[in-house]
Amino acid sequence: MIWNETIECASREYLSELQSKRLRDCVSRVYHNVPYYRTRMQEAGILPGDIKTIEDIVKLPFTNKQDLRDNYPFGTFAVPTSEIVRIHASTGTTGKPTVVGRTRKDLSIWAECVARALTLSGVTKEDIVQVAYGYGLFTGGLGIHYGVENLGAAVVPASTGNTKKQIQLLQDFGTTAIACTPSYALYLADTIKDMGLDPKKDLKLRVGIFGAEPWTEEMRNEIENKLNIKAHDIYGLSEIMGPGVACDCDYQNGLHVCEDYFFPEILNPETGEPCKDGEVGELVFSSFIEGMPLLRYRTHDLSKIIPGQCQCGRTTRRIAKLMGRCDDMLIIRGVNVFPSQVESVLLSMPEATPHYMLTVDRKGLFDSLTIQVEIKEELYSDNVKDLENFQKKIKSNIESVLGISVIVQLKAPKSLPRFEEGKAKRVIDNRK
Ligand code: DLL
Repeated sequence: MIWNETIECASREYLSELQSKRLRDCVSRVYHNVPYYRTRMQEAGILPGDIKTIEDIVKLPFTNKQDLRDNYPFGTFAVPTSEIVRIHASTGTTGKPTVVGRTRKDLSIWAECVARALTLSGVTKEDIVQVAYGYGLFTGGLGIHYGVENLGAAVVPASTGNTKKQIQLLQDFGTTAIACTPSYALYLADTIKDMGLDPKKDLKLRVGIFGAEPWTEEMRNEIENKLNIKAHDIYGLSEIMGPGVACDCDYQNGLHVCEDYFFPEILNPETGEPCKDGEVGELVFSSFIEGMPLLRYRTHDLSKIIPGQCQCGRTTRRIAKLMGRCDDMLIIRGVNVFPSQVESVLLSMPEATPHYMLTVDRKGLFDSLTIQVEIKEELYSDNVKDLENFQKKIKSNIESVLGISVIVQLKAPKSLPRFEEGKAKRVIDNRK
């Protein structure tokens, strides 16, 4: 099933016509209503009339998180605050939060995009969807919530944490779909097992809608097997809207972007030059919405456009599963390391579990990467020789992928942190 066939199966010409019109409207509105944009466009010597088609978007200056912070809290709103009906904010780790304001129309666009994402995930109005993303300033909970209602499925607004209660709801309500972070899905799966329950027999879950943090294909397999579900990837960021900017379909080969409202570009993060389809770079999004449209917002997320058309019949462009953030990349002794590379290696080994932590230290001029990983309960024994062999094998597999030497420490089952609330934090960089 397709939620909005007119858009999701539109021809390139139709879409690019629509994008051009929405871009023109947006540029004219922000130029006249947002001093920040007017100044930036004047500095770049651009007038709204210079932006005629979607291809002209490259003439516009970029927007960065810092620009939003500099205009904290409401300085980038493009409508009077009386038109704003919802405010969200992302806390970030340092500095002021970034604040976004949505109009009533924006909320209906958002609910449309999330309904599309849920339909992409195979959710229908027959489903009972447990939303275990946080409700509050974070966009995950409320964003998915209204999408589920728009679709006509039943929403269970469970929010985060309280895992035993979540499992009770899964059982008693016969929940068929769950939306949460992939790290929480993993925690949920382990807790279900510890409680002596079998998802196949004791639950009706059949689909998961997971996002808000990076996760690998290997992690997807792990979650699908443990929970006996199909696991879909949903992407978004609060600045652009929240969850529902893109989501993957039945074919799980890239995430379809709601590109009638959210226009993606992939650029070389260093030069800002466009990447060709299929080439990895930084995702830059423009949002054609009302309350706080953004022009060429640098997400710092890494992905690529998947060339060609999807077998599902939708024509909307797909971005590859997110590869992490440019700022998540660790440079260790001059070598670029992505945490996702370590996750892929660990999860492709039968000995290792998806529970791991990376710590980077600096002694003098020498950087070291320590990987702590829990090994499977059934393999964890007092036999030092066995453990030594696992440790050597994991070390050599990781080193051959990363190209640097690493320290591997095997940990007892259930000894590393779990992520019951919020986003997983698996990297500690002591050099900062
Ligand atoms: O995480 C919105 C969201 C909620 C998306 C629920 C999906 C599900 P922020 O808190 O603003 O918004 O964080 C946005 O999270 O720039 C990415 O770095 C990361 N992220 C979000 N979805 C994915 C994903 C929400 N599917 C930031 N894969 C983004 C990888 C993701 N990273």
